[in-house]
Amino acid sequence: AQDCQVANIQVMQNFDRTRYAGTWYAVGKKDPEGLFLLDNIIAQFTVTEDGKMTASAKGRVIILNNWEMCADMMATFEETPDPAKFRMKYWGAAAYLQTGNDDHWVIDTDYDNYAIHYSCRLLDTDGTCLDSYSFVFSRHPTGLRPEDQPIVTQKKMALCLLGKYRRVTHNGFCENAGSLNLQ
Ligand code: AZE
Repeated sequence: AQDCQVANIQVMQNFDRTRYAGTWYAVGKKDPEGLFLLDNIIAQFTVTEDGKMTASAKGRVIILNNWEMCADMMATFEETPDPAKFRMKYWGAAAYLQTGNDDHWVIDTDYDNYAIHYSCRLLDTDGTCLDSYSFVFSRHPTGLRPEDQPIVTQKKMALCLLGKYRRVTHNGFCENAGSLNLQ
């Protein structure tokens, strides 16, 4: 999809949600417009008994101008004809957190080390994306393995988002048993 048409973006072939399950650390992100997760973003994907994918995620946010907290989010995924493309319905454990319904596309993953996620929130009239967000996930909180970096760079390019990602810091902000979690 070097033409940047959202409809031409290649996603993961034969996506296997069972292999995708478990903990993923966001190590890179491209932000959408508006309020978003800042850092310390950890997602946990689960496949329920009936085969449906669900997830929870935590991440540091700043809301109400200057209130820093750990957002505790939950999500369910609605399937589409493409097994790697989902609609994600999400909400916060606390009512003042964000709720939403976003695309959730798995662009590429080796299941054991890295995954690239993409979501277009707003399609432009020319078929490109006006407002997107994307995560680079790793199974390792320390980051990507050197051998996975060229693959991820290639996928960022295919998403027309090369150079738009920021590194995601992990310093345990959302792991401290809720002591800093002002919910
Ligand atoms: C994702 C992993 C799967 C579960 C969820 C994810 C996204 C969460 C958000 C949360 C935003 C919260 C805000 C709170 C003030 C893709 C990381 C739910 C986008 C802005």
